Amino acid sequence: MFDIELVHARQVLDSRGNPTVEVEIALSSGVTGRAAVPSGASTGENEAVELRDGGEEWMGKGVGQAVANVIERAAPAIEGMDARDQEEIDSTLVELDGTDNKGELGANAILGVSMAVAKAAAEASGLPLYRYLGGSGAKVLPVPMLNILNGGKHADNTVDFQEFMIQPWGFDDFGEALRAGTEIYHTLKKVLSRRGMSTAVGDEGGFAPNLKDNEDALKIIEEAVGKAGYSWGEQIFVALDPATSELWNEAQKDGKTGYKFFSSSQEIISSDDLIGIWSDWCKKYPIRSIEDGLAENDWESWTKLTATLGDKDQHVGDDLIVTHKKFVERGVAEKSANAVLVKVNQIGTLSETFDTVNYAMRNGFACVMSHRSGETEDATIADLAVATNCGQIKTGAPCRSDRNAKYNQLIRIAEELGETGVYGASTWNR
Ligand code: 2PG
Ligand code: MG
Repeated sequence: MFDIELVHARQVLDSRGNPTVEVEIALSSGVTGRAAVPSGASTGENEAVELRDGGEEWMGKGVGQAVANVIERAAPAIEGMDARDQEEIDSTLVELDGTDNKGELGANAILGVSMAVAKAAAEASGLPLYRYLGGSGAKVLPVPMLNILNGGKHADNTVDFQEFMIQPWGFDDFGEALRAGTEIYHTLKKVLSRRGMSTAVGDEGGFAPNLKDNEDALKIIEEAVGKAGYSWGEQIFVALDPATSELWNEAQKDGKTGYKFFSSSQEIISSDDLIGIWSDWCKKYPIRSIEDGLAENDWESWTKLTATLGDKDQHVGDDLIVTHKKFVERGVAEKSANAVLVKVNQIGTLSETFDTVNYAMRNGFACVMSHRSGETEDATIADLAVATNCGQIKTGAPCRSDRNAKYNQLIRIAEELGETGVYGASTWNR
């Protein structure tokens, strides 16, 4: 009944109009599972390899080879296996690939199979995905990080930092928290249009206006929160993802070491200067979380950042940790962060994702389940957030169906859990 009978893949389009891999798996019972793979724009250099065809077609972004690798190589290796043996299937794929970075088959090929296997097995078990993967203890509805103002590589504006997010911590209930976040999003639109600013949106559905400076983003969001009738610093907190590896890379292109404000002043500042900005902003605004506040190779400064700002705030490693357990180990040893952004396609299989999350949580690191800037209607990460009880999810603005697919799936899960569901805010212990 659970035996994998057929593994098929195809190329579909993601939210940016780029090709991505979709995998469909049929079990002997006739039950199927389907999964589509996300894709990043501001990627860490140690991420697993996303195989792209290059050449002229699809602007070089075709995934024909990855699709062929699923059909011609992964399929024969796992057909006949029991879909419930996720670990065994994932390690079969990893061995078949044989590289450290999944560059042979492509992490996009491998992840598509890994997720489709889990979905088929859940379906055949008659269980929702979060319950199948997380067991009877899966019940924490994550606090969302709603990315309502975009900059950096996700938008064509004058804001250097990639994501200004709000986090509705001061609520008891996921639905109320999401309502607050959504009302603030709509209020922000009004605030921006009253100022004559653009309300066009970036890749993750957040607004992307041209602002006076980066700090102005926080002031405008503060105004929107107040106007929407919510309290700043009690109900609503800020989470930032300045994605500073990009600022670092831009400085390197000029032959310099430091962080370049490539969307605005073109100024290059030092790691210490950047730590100074974060510590100043944390005093002035209710910031609870800073992701990639420093670049992926600036490990020494990360230790300084954690020491300067303390453990009360969340310092999230995204490019720094790339969902690899070995980088969490380094982070724990060097106190370089205290949280991990979890992106399934950075590592490439569900089993390795769970290993990273378990190790991080056992060592006092928080975990934030995350989308990529290129997404599809696939909402697997919503289920993963609940399955791992990690307590936080980052999945963009409450706008665009690729983002709302995840919020809507969480609404369904919340309804299903009913009284037994716990809103993640009650799990915050810093
Ligand atoms: C990030 C992500 C998601 P991308 O930096 O955290 O918001 O962006 O997928 O482009 O890496
Ligand atoms: Mg990031």
